[in-house]
Amino acid sequence: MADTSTKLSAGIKQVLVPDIGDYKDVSIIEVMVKAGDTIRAEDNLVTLETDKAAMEVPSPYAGVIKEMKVKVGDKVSQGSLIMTLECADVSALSAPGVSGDASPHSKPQAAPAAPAVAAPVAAAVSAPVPGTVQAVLNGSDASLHSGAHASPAIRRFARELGVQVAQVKGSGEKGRVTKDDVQSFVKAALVQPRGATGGNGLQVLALPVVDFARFGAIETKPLSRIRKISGANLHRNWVTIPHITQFDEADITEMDAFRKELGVEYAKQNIRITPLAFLVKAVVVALQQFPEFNASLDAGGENLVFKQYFHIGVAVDTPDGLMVPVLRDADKKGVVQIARELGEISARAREKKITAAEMQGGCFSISSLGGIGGTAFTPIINAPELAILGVSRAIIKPMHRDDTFVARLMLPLSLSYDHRVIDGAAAARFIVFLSQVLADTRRLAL
Ligand code: CAO
Repeated sequence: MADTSTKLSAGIKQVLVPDIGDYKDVSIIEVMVKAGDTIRAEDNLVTLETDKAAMEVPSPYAGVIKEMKVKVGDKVSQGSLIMTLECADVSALSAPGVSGDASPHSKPQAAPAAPAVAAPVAAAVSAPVPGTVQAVLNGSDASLHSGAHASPAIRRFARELGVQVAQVKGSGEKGRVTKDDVQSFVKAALVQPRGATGGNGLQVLALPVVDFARFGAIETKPLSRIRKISGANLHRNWVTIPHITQFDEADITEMDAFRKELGVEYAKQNIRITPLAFLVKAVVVALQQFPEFNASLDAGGENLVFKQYFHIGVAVDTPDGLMVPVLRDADKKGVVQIARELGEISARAREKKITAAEMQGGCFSISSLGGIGGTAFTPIINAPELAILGVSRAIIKPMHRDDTFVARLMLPLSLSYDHRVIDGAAAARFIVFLSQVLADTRRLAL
């Protein structure tokens, strides 16, 4: 282990998991920071979750994060490397919890003071919430809870009940969400009229328990955390939102010719211009024309919240499952900048470097399977958004124009929308308008 005092000039230190009692291989359920962040001493870095408690690990010192060494889902124990930190204060260099050598092979030094361990909450969790409540409560995604002011114990309590902390109004100091707040939220959900909670509950047969090994060789693999989270959210959205999918085809012959020209021009800068960049831009124009597609129902389901910003979620297929990072302020960006950002966020999603915050705040999502194939599909709405656009592979088709057949490049579009808010006629108008914008890219400038 290098002597910390000899490394003053470098100033790069390792931050380790502190003493967490007897726990080993504890799951990281939340990562609050990312490389490049400037942090203060005591800022929380990650949340660990054991079978009994959740705990936040604070930074021992201030500085700039050079590299994150952990991600959500990793298992850690005392001494595991969380990050490398460029310390702002040289006095930090000999402090506990910050090791002197950033080499990955160096042995960790003393860990920082133990994190604040939240009281175990398992015992506090009341009886399972009946199925009817689930319809108005949100899923168990840790990322959904990260923006709210609540202690780890309360977040876990909320998660156990299927409550999204961000939706709970906090009555504690500085708006912190308390246990009472979460319980009141659940009680309020229970007394809502059954119709408001998505019906009378789903009465279905239990799935049969099958011993698959009886029929041949098998191998069992655990689902990734991303797949579990996205699966739970997709399930909730599928059963609680009345989906309709409207289809259309956009003539993108001219758009694609322009895209290819741009592609050659920007290849030198390593920017791939795919149809998706134009789609993001065209969707923004359509959202501006049809604001109810850029809205969400509020938590009570009584009001529509119209957003004045245009953040577009883009579904990215990763080896561990689906992620939907959000491209912000797409209305203020041109096609090339959008293409550049799409390349960056999809690469980072596949490298599992997208933070929870980067997946929040979307207004409308696009799910493009155009690079793979297929003619149409029915995408699931990413609640609390009200609609999602599915895009399939464009193909050249004979189209009847001016009494003759001409070869045109046609892009299949599939628009799923929440029928509680959006009427079929509005959806048809939206998709027809979108097709027109894509057919005539000059409209992107309007
Ligand atoms: N028609 C024809 N070709 C298309 C096309 C379309 N609709 N969309 C993309 N292509 C082409 C691209 O131009 C590219 O070709 P070149 O390399 O010659 O330029 C190729 O197909 C591959 O594109 P891509 O998929 O790498 O890039 P993209 O910008 O279209 O998509 C991303 C990026 C991240 C959205 C995509 O890679 C992805 O992950 N898609 C899956 C999303 C998903 O799983 N959705 C299902 C969710 S269920 O609702």
